[in-house]
Amino acid sequence: MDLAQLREACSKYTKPAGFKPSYGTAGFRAEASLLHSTVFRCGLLMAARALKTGAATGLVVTASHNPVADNGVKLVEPTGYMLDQSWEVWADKLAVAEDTDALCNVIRELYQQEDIPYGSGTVMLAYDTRPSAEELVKAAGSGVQALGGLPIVCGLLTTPQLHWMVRHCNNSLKHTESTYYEEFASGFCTLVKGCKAEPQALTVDCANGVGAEALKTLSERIGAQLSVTLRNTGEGGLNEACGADYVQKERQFPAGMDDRQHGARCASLDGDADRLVYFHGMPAGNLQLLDGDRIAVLAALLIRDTLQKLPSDLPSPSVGIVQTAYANGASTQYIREQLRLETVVTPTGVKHLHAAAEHFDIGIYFEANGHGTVLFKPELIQRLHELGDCHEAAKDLLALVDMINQAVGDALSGILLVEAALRRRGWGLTEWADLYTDLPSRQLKTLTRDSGRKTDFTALQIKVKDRSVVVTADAETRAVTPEGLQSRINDSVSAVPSGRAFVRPSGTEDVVRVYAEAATQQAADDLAAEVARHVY
Ligand code: NG1
Ligand code: ZN
Repeated sequence: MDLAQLREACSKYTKPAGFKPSYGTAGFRAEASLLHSTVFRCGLLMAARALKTGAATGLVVTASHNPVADNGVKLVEPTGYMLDQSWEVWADKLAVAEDTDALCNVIRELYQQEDIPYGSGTVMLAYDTRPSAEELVKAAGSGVQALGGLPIVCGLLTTPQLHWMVRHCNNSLKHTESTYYEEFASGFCTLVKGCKAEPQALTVDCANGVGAEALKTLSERIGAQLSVTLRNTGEGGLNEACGADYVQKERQFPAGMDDRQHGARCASLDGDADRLVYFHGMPAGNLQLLDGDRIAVLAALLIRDTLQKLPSDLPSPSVGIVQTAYANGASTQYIREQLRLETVVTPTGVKHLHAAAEHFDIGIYFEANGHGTVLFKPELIQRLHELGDCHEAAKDLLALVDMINQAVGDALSGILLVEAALRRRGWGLTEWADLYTDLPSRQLKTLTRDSGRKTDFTALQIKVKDRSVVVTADAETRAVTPEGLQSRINDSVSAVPSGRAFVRPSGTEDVVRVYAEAATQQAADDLAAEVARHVY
């Protein structure tokens, strides 16, 4: 490490006074103009991580579903997974270092404690469509170079594409954007080959984000087997009244989508295309949401159908589904009682779900918001390869491995997974939705004490002063502090038939989130509002 070069580079990216970024659920996020020093320092971090692991790491400049004025970073391990949790503490320490001296001290401490070898670490960089991307990618690259590393700018990509590329690169596989589309397309075509059902028209809300171009390219590769029409491809504001987060949380049709006639098949991606939800219009213009819980169930059905066709003398692989407390109670009940599969509940954030899913031969994990994937253990993949080409079922499972991003949740994989599963069963969204009935639920993040209109949650604006006062346990289902909060929540919940509620501080926004479920929508709305009042 050239100390003089490092000091000079650090001094060009000073941290705004009083700005205290924290790593959060999935990396750093803030108003873009605050982030130059943070992103520079993430460049330093990932160059060091590449040296420590002896492999390429990655960094994506994105703020996912946040407004366009925000930006952020997602950090990628050589495996393609999210940054190892043991290193989040270094991310935080670097990000909050007040000045160049403090920053150089943290780097020295990092090198000593982690025993970082000298050399040049490779960091693959990508960015989404935000106007602040260019400057921030430059900052990230400068951070990598300041530690003598090599930044490779892979360009405008979805977050999962960069994760996939890092993973493939380190496995010495072809890792161009074009190979990504080829593998996904070929996996999908294998799975739908011979299906009697015709491809169904799908309209996709691309959140005016980076997923639009990627999905266009992918669907062109697939050709007639996939019939998609793209909306919100960049003509409107990024994530503005559209995208997976909006549709899932607000239960509203996205801007510019008038596919309200009963049954029209629709889906929404989020701004960096790692989340996916499906929906369709119901009579009376209501929207029915098919969220991450339902994608997990559909994936489990496809996998079960396929496993049943494997030779019976093979040991059957363990299959499990990982959810968070946000999973609708009806989905968990269906998985346990009808599918008879094991479910595991982890704290929010795919890093937690991913780790739990790795314990199964086939681990299906999805957050209710549509972020998730299906992981296949390398040993199982090996066994499937050994079965060779003579078993259709083994071929199908290997096609799934090609088509489902093994690094991280990927909305494009998700679309192919859902479309293949529905076609193989000859189903539409109605049959999928009829598997079980969601318990009515409500999510809140802010509350006005005096709106008087209990269900008008869009107008709610009060934020908590300090979200960190809420500390949770038991996969976020129990509030440990402030004292007395949980017993007040318990009292409220016990008065409501089929009631369930919990609160937790968000890791991506400066709010406390409230979730409630009950037998009726009104009861869920009221319970959420009452629990929110306990918090504020
Ligand atoms: P926070 O803000 O910590 O709730 C949100 C999502 C997470 C995850 C992250 C990262 C909800 C309730 N929370 O986290 O599931 O996707 O963003 O994008 O949807
Ligand atoms: Zn996202």
